[in-house]
Amino acid sequence: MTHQSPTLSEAQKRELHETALRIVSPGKGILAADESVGSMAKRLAQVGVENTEENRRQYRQILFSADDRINGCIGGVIFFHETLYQHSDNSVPFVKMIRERGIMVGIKVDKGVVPLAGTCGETTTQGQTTKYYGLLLISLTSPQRNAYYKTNYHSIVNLTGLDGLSERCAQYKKDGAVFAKCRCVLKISDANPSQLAIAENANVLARYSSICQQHGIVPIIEPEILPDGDHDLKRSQYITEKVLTAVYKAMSDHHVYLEGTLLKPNMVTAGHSCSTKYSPEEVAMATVTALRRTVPPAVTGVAFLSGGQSEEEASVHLNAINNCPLAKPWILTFSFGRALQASALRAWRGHKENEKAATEQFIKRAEANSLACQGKYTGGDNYGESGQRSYGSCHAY
Ligand code: 5MM
Repeated sequence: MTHQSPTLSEAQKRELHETALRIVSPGKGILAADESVGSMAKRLAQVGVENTEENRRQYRQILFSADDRINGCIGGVIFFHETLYQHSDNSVPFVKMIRERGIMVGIKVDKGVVPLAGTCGETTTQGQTTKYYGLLLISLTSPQRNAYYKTNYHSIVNLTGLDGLSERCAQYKKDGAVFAKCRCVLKISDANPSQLAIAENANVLARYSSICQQHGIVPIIEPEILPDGDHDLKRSQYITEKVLTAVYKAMSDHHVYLEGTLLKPNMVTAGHSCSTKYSPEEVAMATVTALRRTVPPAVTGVAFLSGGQSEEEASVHLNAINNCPLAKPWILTFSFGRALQASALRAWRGHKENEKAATEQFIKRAEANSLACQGKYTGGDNYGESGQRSYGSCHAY
């Protein structure tokens, strides 16, 4: 029998652990700005903005140019491949802008989901483009790349497997990324998730984590259970426990060094169509109970996704989770996309004159969540207003 983490030296382990700790240090969480081109199309369409590479760059610039107030709130930013190589209006690389303020740079390395044959609409996550596609896309001009994405996006992502992830991790590390993210998607229904989907996605996340760590990159493990459905809080908790149990069994099988990882799970909430409403304290108790039963204390931090909750709901739930009266051996923070960006996007609407106001909205949410991850958030005025939610069913592209 081999010993644990045989491919990582003590120095490598230390580096991974320290990076993970810095990302989720007290009061800090993660800005998930890694929406793929397809997801950005949906976000921008909501505010009447065309989904071009330039518009995506301008929008990300609004977030990345926030002033020093975010330095104590944001420990890491997850980039999408395209964004990692973009620059500000003043030609400063986005990566430099983020790193100079002591914020860690991360990269989304998954390439979306594909169907799992023989299941009721379930999916697995694929790893990446081949080297060929990567090189091709880098060599194109922006308009060419836009046109290419438009016509070939689905064939690009339909390459299966994790082949090539190792090479891409090596390149991303050189280009400034110190952590990565891979998202798998599971669904709840009477039949789902199937054993196959649970096992397959757990294995994908573990294999991805192992590859990242070999390149000194901290893997963020995102097994998202979608909130679609009318299931109650108990069923959500039960499924979350089953999924996370499988994930950590796979992590052990793949010799993943847990101290050098972060988990990005869903909070345990009832399905969006569930008729019973639960309090933040009930959500917090279900969430922390599920984590305590499944996530080893060695895991450095848990950074929740917001899953289409309104900005206020996500902050109030995170605050309640941190105040839950159960022992919590991990740092519990945020890795929000929509719940950090929804107001900023609405304020911007693609107009130059709105950029400052949009940045202010982002800072406001970053500060709220910085308090929430310390259990000190006292806001929540719009809690429970479903009109504010950014939920779109089957968020699984
Ligand atoms: C679930 O999505 C992740 C967290 O975002 P929310 O807080 O909005 O739920 C997010 O990081 C997601 O993985 C990225 O936006 C990339 O998603 P796509 O679907 O574009 O790959």
